[in-house]
Amino acid sequence: MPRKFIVGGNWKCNGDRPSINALVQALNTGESAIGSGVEVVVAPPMLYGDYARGLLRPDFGVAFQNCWTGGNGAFTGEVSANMIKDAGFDWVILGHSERRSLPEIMETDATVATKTAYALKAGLKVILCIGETLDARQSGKTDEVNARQLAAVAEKVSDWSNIVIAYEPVWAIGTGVVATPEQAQETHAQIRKWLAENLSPQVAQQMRIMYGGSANAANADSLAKQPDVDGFLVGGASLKPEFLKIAESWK
Ligand code: G2H
Repeated sequence: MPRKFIVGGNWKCNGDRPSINALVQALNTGESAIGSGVEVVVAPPMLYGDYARGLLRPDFGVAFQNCWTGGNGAFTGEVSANMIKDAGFDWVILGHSERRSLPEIMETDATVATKTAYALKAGLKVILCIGETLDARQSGKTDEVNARQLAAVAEKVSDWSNIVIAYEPVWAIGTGVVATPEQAQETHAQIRKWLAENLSPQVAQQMRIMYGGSANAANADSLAKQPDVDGFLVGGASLKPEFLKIAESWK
């Protein structure tokens, strides 16, 4: 079965009710011929998840940007995967590089893996973010970093059918420096090779691998043409109506 293209809009920690109203209106009523060949998921800030769901067109999925490592309990300030599922949502983004690298957060590979395993157990689908820093790329360690981040998850997860991988080179995130189609293809192919060798050829063949990092309406078409690019995780450009153009790039 061919892999269905998937485009996610990661709104990060942006927005308020007026701006979400305006953005959702543009996404709902803007000129859009995105068609049925793409799955679209948007990830509002946690607090606005329910609000955005109530306004958004029903064919768009909603993801949360994080969740706790386990179930409900005495974990002040946290939101469990069980709560996200109970509230009617299907997706969570885990392992975003901002959560891995911001000094205030510093999620480890092991924490991301624990969260992924628990979220899957709770019935959520996971957009699992991986990717290398500029230093790692320049020292030829791109594949090693991606393999290490994937291996941590493989230690705790055996069924990968509800995971989508978002390859997001850290040097491309929010910088305006996008990976070239060749760089994206080469790294996506390496990720798929890792999946084939360490999980199974079937998992590798079925896994959707999104590209993230300064994706926009101008560069999406050339990236989307690459055989191992199965979609996008979009940050800055997902806060604008051009997000719909990116969603159309599957065509
Ligand atoms: C990468 C991406 C969305 P941006 O973080 O996950 O953000 O498109 O702004 O680089």
